[in-house]
Amino acid sequence: MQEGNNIARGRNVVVVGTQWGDEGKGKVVDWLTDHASGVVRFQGGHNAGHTLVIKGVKTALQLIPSGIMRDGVACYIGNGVVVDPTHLLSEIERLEKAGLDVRSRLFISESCPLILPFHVEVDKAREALRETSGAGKIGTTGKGIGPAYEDKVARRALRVQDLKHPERFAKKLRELLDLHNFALSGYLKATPLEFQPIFDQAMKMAEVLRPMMADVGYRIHKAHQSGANILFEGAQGTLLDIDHGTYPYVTSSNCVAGNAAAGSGVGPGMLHYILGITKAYTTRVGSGPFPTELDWEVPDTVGYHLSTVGQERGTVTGRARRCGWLDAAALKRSIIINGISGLCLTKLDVLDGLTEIKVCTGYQLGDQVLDILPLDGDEIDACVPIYETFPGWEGSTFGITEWDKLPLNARRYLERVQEFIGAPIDMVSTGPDRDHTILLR
Ligand code: 2SA
Ligand code: MG
Repeated sequence: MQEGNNIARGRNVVVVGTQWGDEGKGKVVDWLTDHASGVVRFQGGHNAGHTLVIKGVKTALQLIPSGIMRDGVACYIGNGVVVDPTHLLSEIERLEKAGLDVRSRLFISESCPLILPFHVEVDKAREALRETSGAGKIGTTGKGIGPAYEDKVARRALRVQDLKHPERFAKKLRELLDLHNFALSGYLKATPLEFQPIFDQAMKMAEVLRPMMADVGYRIHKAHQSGANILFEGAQGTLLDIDHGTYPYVTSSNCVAGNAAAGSGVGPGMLHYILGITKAYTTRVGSGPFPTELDWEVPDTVGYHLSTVGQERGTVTGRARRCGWLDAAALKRSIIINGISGLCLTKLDVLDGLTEIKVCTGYQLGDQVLDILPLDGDEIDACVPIYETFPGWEGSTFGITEWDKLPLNARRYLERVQEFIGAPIDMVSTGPDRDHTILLR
């Protein structure tokens, strides 16, 4: 581990994805946890897949904050997260089997909306319907994320705190189940679910979860007041944000840094440094516009190189991720929306061996030239990228830990990206392990 980690020392850091997710946030959060005593998830659910490689051992986390891999670090699931209790318990058990102490340092906000079995059914049935009706699938993870957030916004969700009150839980569950069964047995043409198994299972889980239920915002506040540094761990990415992403091909939460406060129950003044994570190229899993996408399924092409060398598969669903060049014009939008303090560029080593490297710096849209990603999904679809081309570099950047050891062309590439987007690159990740990191501040 390098000395001189000035990003996280003495302050709270928010880590967010600046693309369509899978930028390598898990590794960076784990790396920064050296200087934090608490890690918070503030949005999304177990649709996230954060992969960590520690001493060569790979662990994939979905719902539990990446800080769980470090002894003594408190892990908070903030109110902005949708919690599937069945999944949560299986993730806890999996980590405990690997020898980690989980229950004593995991705090789950009582205000989290629950994902229940009918949310999963509705999610899947909707996707099937979109496909057969010709509307086109969103390409969701099928985890019930969207339907659970809909219930939250509609003010009818069952929340973690309801698990403590069986009668209240039963009443709310009956009403909610009726509503979803109406849709499932009607236009969604799926099988309705029964009340009793869902209720019995929830009550069984309630006993196990109860000791971990907490007033998370207040706990974080108190930890911070006693000198603890907190890390806020974003999931998915800015271009999947429900408001700012490529709507409707987005997830159902705000993935941007601004939500780190609202989604964990603290004030925005607690967010000191916003670290954006950006892959050296672009990937996207699921449907939706992607201007710099390449023919990544065709062998012997650059897209295929990115897909195979980068091992681009969904951590949760195993789906192949679509691959393309770095889109700096889209990145520019992310930097503004998140108020990025600095960037961490990841997977630089995947570009090793390419003869030339392209970066999108704008788009041709009809007779207009744009220097930033437009807001309308159809317009994004119609954008033709304008590229700057860079020469590739000889040799391997894998595992390099010092800027000066990078090939000259790699440094030139990074310097140009930095100049174009108007934000500093403060870290470069050159491999999956904690130590494969170059720190620039
Ligand atoms: P959902 O399930 O409602 O959130 O899906 C809506 C869109 O959001 C995308 N999405 C993701 N994109 C990248 N990574 C995610 N996590 C997993 C991973 C995904 C996987 O780390 O690889 O394993 O497939 C994630 N979660 C949601 C999703 O693809 C839809 O486009
Ligand atoms: Mg992921």
